Amino acid sequence: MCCCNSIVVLLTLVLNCCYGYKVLAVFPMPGKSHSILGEGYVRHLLAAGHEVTYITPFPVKDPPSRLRQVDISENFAFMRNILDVRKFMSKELDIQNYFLVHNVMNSMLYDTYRMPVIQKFINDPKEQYDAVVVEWLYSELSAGFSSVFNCPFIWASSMIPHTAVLSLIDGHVNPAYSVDHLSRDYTTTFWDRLYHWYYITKLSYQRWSERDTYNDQFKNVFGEAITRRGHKLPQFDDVIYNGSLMLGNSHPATGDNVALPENYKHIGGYHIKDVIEPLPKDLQKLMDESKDGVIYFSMGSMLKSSEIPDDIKNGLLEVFGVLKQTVIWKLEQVIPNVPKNVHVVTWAPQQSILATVKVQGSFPPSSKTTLRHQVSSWLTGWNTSSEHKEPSTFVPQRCRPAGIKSLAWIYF
Ligand SMILES: *[C@@H]1O[C@H](CO)[C@@H](O)[C@H](O)[C@H]1NC(C)=O
Ligand SMILES: CC(=O)N[C@H]1CO[C@H](CO)[C@@H](O)[C@@H]1O
Repeated sequence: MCCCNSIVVLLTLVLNCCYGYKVLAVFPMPGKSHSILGEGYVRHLLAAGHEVTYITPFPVKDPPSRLRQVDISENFAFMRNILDVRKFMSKELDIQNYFLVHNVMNSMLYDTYRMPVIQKFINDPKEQYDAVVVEWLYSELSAGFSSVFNCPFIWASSMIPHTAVLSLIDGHVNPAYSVDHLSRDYTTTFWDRLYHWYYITKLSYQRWSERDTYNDQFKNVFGEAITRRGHKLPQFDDVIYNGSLMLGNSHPATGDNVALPENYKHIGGYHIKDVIEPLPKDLQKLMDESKDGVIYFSMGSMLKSSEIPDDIKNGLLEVFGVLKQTVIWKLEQVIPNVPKNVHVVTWAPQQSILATVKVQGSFPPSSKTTLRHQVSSWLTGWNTSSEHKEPSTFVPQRCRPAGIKSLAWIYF
């Protein structure tokens, strides 16, 4: 019997060794919401028994034994001063312009991957992986990790399937039947469709005309590591179309019906933890004491609410002040003249708050197109609140730069 038991134990050990893959997860965006998406992958991969190395600017505290992390938080410096609310409001930065976002992201990634910590990592011959998961961030540069480790790669897309990502694994969407994910108006007039067609054509042209630049960047970042490992340096244009699978933070119920290839999978909601952590004591007390319920207001983490001009902040305080509910506002600063029912917190455990019965409404950050179009993309808010069945109001963030001025009551 004893012998039998040992065999079972041994077999289990052997099977465990055989089934676990070594996976590299690359989520380099220095933005908290993206790190929540990255951690979702890490959590599921670890739970499935794999060994994970996680490249992130937000290392997880007390990582479990099968998780190794490469801390790239130095790359915050590359995004500083770019995502400034004031720049959106003054239209100085139009983040609905794909090509502009592409340039910002591509140079952020290029600078990040040239950092000594990444160069040391990819040039270390001891690093070997069976698969890499890379987040698509308006640039394809991250696909280069698959050439270094000579393994298949999986795209992680943070939003609904749209032409820029689908064209990497399949074809472009048909502009006659779809709306661009960055569209301001979300309408399907002839001009909108014509514009979508123009954007798709421009995107294809850009990828083709800039291919030498991208290839040079790829060589500068990954070339040495690839050749050192004895692999032939591929053309970057071949690498970006070589993704094996694309997992999207999307759900068919909240997006458009676009034709999808077999290797695109909707996984919207995967980042929500099965067990929601309890609220910190002070927030719990606040909730318990709010007999009229609680409204949660957050602009997310990419945009700092503290950068919202003072007159608008004061206007918001005035509006919140007349409500009978308690308002929890996630803001990164202490502000004067806060009405009694408003509680400003610098950080909020969003999922725990939304999971609390007292919450009567929430304002997660989102783009205007969100509700009908890219709900599950921006980013953690919507699915969280839909999960917990709160009515939500979305504040335009990624559409009209002046959107913040008009708190749009889109849905209740
Ligand atoms: C494409 O991926 C496969 C592994 O999935 C790999 O063997 C091949 O070298 C890759 N080709 C390019 C051009 O990256
Ligand atoms: C609309 C949407 O994306 N809903 C998803 C939210 O997350 C859960 C998992 O926790 C999914 O099952 C839902 O499909």
